[in-house]
Amino acid sequence: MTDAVQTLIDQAMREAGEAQTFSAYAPSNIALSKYWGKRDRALNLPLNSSLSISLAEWGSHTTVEPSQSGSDQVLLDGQPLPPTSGFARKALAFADLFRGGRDVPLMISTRNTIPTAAGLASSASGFAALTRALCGSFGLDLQAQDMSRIARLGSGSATRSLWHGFVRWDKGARDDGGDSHGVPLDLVWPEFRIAIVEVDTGPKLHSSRDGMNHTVDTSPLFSSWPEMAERDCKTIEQAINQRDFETLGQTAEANALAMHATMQAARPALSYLTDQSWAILQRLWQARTEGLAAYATMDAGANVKLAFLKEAEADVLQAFPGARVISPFEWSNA
Ligand code: 2P0
Repeated sequence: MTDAVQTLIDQAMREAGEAQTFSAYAPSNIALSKYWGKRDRALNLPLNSSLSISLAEWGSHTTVEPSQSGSDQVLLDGQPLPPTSGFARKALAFADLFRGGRDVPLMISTRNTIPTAAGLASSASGFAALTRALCGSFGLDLQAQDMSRIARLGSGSATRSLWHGFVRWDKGARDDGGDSHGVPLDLVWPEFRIAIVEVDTGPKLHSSRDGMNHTVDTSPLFSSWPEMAERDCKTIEQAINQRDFETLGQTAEANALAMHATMQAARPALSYLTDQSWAILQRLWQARTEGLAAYATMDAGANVKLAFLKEAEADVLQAFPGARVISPFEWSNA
């Protein structure tokens, strides 16, 4: 199978100049309808479409420039990384998509604005920002949709991080991945809010990539997931278009819990949620019976994210003191 994205980069690189210094930003994102399961593990092609909200100023700033030292260098938050570290290896392997075997030593420097304690994966914003920075550095004139397809090869969730606001990732049907990319929803919902309720965690036992593949390979519940997720994705998009927050929230929470249920049924079982995550969910469900219009979503980690509207912000903070509130439609220099 010829990878459609590699073909796209190779064509664009024929016009490319020398590497220049170029800086770019991409926001992180949280899926309201999840990506869980791949139909192609090399190309990160998903079994179902997904839909996310980008996190405005929470994301990654990445600079790509020719390396003065003559060898590749990777920096994270100002610290040089050993070339053997996981992050450096992934970033350089990704840059190889562009270098195509040519000897172009690069310095790749990434700064994440996502609070480390928030425990949010930065691979989505990291690969989206790196894609933008590499395209800019080599002078490639590509549409955001094309960059979304390139970012997908780094990490599936990066496919959705090329835009602010709500973004749908169409799963596509082609084996070469040519039609699997992000599509921004053309609307703003200024009152929409996300809050991160942090849970104390150590390092993850399982990467989301391994957890996803293990679930697909062993969970008897997984077979019902792709169709349900596809339906949830459509329901959420429709709810966003109609500004129907209740349907959006109910569907997003049910979708996240269904994803975690597929993991619990995996053999052996897999759980990213801890007692603390469940205690937060119980508190949320109790608060909902008292009128709080907030809904939860959880990813491959123990933190709980809440979706709500501006009018509920004070009540959310009262129920969850210390939660970090993000306004996805407000950003300044991001
Ligand atoms: C999502 N997650 O839709 C889902 C929900 C985690 C749970 O995308 O293997 O790091 O690099 O494509 O993107 C996290 O998985 O996985 C993820 P790869 P990725 O946000």
